[in-house]
Amino acid sequence: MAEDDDLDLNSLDDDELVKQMHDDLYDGLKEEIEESVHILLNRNWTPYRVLTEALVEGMRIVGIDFRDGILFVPEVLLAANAMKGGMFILRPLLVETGAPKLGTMVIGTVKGDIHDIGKNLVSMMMEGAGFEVIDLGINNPVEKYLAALEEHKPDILGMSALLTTTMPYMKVVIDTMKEKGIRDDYVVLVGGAPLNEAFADAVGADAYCRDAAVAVETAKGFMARRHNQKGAA
Ligand code: B1M
Repeated sequence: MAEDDDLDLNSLDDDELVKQMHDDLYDGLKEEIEESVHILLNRNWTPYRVLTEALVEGMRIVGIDFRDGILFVPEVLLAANAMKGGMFILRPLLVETGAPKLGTMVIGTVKGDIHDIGKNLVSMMMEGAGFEVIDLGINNPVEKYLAALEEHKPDILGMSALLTTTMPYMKVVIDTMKEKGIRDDYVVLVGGAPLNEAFADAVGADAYCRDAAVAVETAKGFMARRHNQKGAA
């Protein structure tokens, strides 16, 4: 680490800097991540490119070593904190695109699950695309989703789960919506690393979103269809 203390991040070319960011994310170095994000933006990288190539890719590498027992929860928490530092800088840039308002989404991570980085990314990208987003945070029981639907009357309900043990909870939420006769009032989109399309079908969601960009495109598609249906009625 000592040699890194003197490293002038500005002196690195883009490829070297992105590689360094992957290392810094791995080491949970929030200030270095923040500085590097600024450097890339000053070099005219788009916020989305910084997000995907530097931050998300760095977190993917962290995930592999977490899985393999090389990194543990405290280190991964530091990495997550560094990632959030970078996202905090990018957020206003991704959100202020001046896009016309397309609709409203309530989103939250399901009960038992405290992973929120992916959900936060989805929220940011959806806001950037013109959606109003009500973010319920983590560890949401069905009652919290239902209360938010009642209060905000969104077009879309988004649910996130990162654990194989928590993803079945999405079905609890959707089944409860069916019992209350409100399932078809909303487009239900689900996402999270362990999910797939078959799972989304099985729990009765409208679509699985592989990543934040797909979430935006999927949401836009459903909104366009809704408007067409309303127009035809
Ligand atoms: Co967690 N964790 N974790 N963890 N963690 C995973 C998920 C894991 C795959 C790691 C591994 O083993 N390789 C593994 C799950 C295994 C499994 O279930 N099969 C795991 C485990 C086991 C655990 C604990 C149980 C560990 C323990 O305590 N022993 C524990 C559980 C805590 C709990 O939730 N109850 C735990 C804890 C943690 C930390 C707190 C340390 C930290 C979370 C910090 C935070 O989020 N604030 C953490 C992290 C960071 C991870 C990894 C390394 C990274 C997750 C992440 O942020 N990815 C993760 C490994 C991995 O996923 N490969 C792991 C970056 C993010 C941009 O991607 O979240 O996939 P992702 O989101 C994407 C898409 O999935 C999609 O779009 C996003 C953006 O493109 N998407 C949506 C996500 N949500 C969406 C919602 C939508 C649409 C799209 O709605 C419309």
